[in-house]
Amino acid sequence: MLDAKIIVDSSADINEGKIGVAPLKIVTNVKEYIDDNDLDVKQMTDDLLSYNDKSSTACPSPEDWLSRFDDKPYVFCICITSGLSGSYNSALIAKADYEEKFPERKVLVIDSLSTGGEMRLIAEKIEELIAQDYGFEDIEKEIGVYTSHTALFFMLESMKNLANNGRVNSLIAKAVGLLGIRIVGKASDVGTLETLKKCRGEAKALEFIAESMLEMGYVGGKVRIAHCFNPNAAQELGNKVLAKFPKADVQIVPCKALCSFYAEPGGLILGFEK
Ligand code: X90
Repeated sequence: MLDAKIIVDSSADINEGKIGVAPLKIVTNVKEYIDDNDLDVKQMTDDLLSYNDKSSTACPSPEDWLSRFDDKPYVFCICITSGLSGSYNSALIAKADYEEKFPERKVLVIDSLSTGGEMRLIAEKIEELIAQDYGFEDIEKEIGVYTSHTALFFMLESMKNLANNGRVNSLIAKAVGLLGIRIVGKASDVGTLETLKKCRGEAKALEFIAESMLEMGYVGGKVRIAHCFNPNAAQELGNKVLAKFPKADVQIVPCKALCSFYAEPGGLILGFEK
């Protein structure tokens, strides 16, 4: 079995453990929040609600990636879309350093063109392939194929932080601020936010997501939902999936800090196999 380390950045909503997690940061004029296992995301969210000045985020440094390589001969880094973050670039620098120092070691840096649950699916797939004794190059090939069968949807109540940080067009963001409106969208093919529909109310938004999943070719595969302080909506969506596909593997987790910052309270992000 390949002696390998898998590392994601914290936008994957995975707590650091066997899988390494390179933290992003949320930065205000008064404080810097590091998106690691020790951070109290509820506290950060409350702080931000009562803070009205500029807030931004920062991607992991090359060192944040490198320090998690653990001297392994094979390393897999899974990054939030390069279309919205420098995380992928940092990981590439870490790879270049590591491979220069240890020419016999190999690092694969994957631009997920996505975030959240879709990154988790990629990490799980790599774990599976390693357990099945796949070699490094074959894993790279398999992941290329796998990611053409995964997708990411989101439901947002506010796009304020996305707009303030230049990650979406501010015209789109304005429409969401209206009371009761939820924006449903997906990760586009080039790894940017693509809005699909403005829905009136959460129930309609969840209904639309469930329908859109079927349209995109969901047939009962894995679903990985992350919610920003909205476990009920996550559960309701999970139930809709299970009502159609009782054997589906659906998992729900809370967003870590990076996704909480951008998805904002009420938001959902879900990765699934199609
Ligand atoms: O490098 C950085 O500072 C991080 C910037 C991240 C910006 C976007 C994060 C979005 C997270 C929102 C819904 C999902 C959108 C997925 C589009 C690919 C969550």
